[in-house]
Amino acid sequence: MPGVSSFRNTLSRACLGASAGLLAGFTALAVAELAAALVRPAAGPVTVVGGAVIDRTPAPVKDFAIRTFGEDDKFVLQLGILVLLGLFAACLGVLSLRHRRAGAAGVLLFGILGGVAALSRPGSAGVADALPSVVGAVAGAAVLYLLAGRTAPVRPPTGEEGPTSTWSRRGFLTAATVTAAAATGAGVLGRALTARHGRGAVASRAALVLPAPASPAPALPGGVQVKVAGISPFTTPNRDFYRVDTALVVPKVDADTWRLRIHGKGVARPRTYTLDDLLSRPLVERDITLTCVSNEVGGPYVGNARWLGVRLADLLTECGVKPPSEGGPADQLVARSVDGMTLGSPVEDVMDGRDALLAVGMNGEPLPFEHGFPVRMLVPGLYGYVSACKWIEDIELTTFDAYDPYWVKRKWAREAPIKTQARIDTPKPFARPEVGTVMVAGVAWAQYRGISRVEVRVDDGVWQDAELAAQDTRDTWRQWSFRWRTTPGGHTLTVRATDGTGQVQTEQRARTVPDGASGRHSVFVTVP
Ligand SMILES: Nc1nc2c(c(=O)[nH]1)N[C@H]1C(S)=C(S)[C@@H](COP(=O)(O)O)O[C@H]1N2
Ligand SMILES: [Mo]
Repeated sequence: MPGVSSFRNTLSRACLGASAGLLAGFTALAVAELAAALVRPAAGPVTVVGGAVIDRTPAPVKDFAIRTFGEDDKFVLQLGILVLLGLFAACLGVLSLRHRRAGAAGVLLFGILGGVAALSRPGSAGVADALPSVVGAVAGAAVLYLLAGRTAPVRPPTGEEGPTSTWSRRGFLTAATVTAAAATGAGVLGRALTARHGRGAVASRAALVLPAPASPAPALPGGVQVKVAGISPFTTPNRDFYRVDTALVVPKVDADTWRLRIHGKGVARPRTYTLDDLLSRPLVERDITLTCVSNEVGGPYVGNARWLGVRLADLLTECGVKPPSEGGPADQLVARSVDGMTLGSPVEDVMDGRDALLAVGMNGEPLPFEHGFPVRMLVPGLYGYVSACKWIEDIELTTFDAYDPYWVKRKWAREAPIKTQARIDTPKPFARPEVGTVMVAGVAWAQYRGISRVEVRVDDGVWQDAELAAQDTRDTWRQWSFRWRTTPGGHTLTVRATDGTGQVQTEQRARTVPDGASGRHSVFVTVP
């Protein structure tokens, strides 16, 4: 049956081509990884392409990703890129069976795309960032060209018996094995070098001894924590604190070489600070609840920690900055991180007396790398994307008219004070609580305004006062509980908060884009 055997032959050649392509792709990534380790770990091709995708993701899609994959969104993104690259590589491999040059050129094209993605990132270090993708692609293209050569039909010497067309299986396997081994070596070496890269930063964090605060946080009032199983802890441990950022590689900044520059419009005395400069100033310690604008009603992107830092307003005053209300020409403070992220806060808010901080400590330890080591900004009352710059290295005074920071360029609001919200932590949605008395409990927040009242409604009933736990400060969330006498059947529990100014949380539903979700959290449960 010649038909079947020639089909089989075609299939096995296609597999051969696909494996050559995959191997070329693997080589390209491994060599690029090694090159990135030498240049800048964040310049690896998957990282820069992932970053470029994040930069271009429309706000609703970004929120969908956060909603669907949560903090695994970065992992899912990188996995997706790898799978796509693998598919393309396999196709290029098949192509290279007939068109060796075209296959290799295809690999090069991907390298160039990676290079362009690298250059397009905010905070890109220039041509050096494009290098890993391009160097990797050159290696990958060479591998594909050579392997494709080994799959070429071999004609038996004239006059001898034998198949008219075959390929040198052994030649291909040898070349493939050598390539795979070399690429793996390059990849492993790259990883090892990258790990070494962060060693100075890790050592500087380990060596950092946080000074005692000149102004300690007031002792937590007794009774800030409601004793009901299932409610969030009042202070969120660092390991459980939500993380939202665009960094596919967490920046590892060496505290010893870290600098913060303050400059710009109306800065009479621009200055650059070292970490020691900050640590030798009087430090304040404050409890502040941080919230992400991407947090859905009832969502998890909110946490409360005890921060240690210097008051930002003091530094600004030292540099000669005046708030707009005192005639200062700058109304926007743009914070910039080592990875090129920019966040803009109203200068008026930062200098109006609230505890806007440059924080160095979080819950008694130096900031974890994920949360901005060595220094991050925090402004009570403002969503994270307009205030909480991690890995900060630059503060520029400017105006809202003159400059749009990263998220504002992407359809999010220029100014974003935190909206009043209450969340039911327990019972969970679709729980089946016992008949009798059930404790409903959760948290409510309206940073810098405080929470004055929380009410719960069962189905369409009247609003009933929940019991408020003690308030720590108006910059922190406040816990509440409600003793619910159940009746059998399905019930919807809804909660609403009133802030310190007497404003009741709106029932108007709004999406997270452009300035934060609103509406009331409700939970459906069934009492058997
Ligand atoms: N450098 C940098 N800082 C950043 C971000 C970022 O992507 N990069 N994300 C901001 C956002 S959107 C939020 S909500 C907070 C989250 O801080 P956390 O990850 O420590 O909880 O950090 C802010 N600071
Ligand atoms: Mo955020």
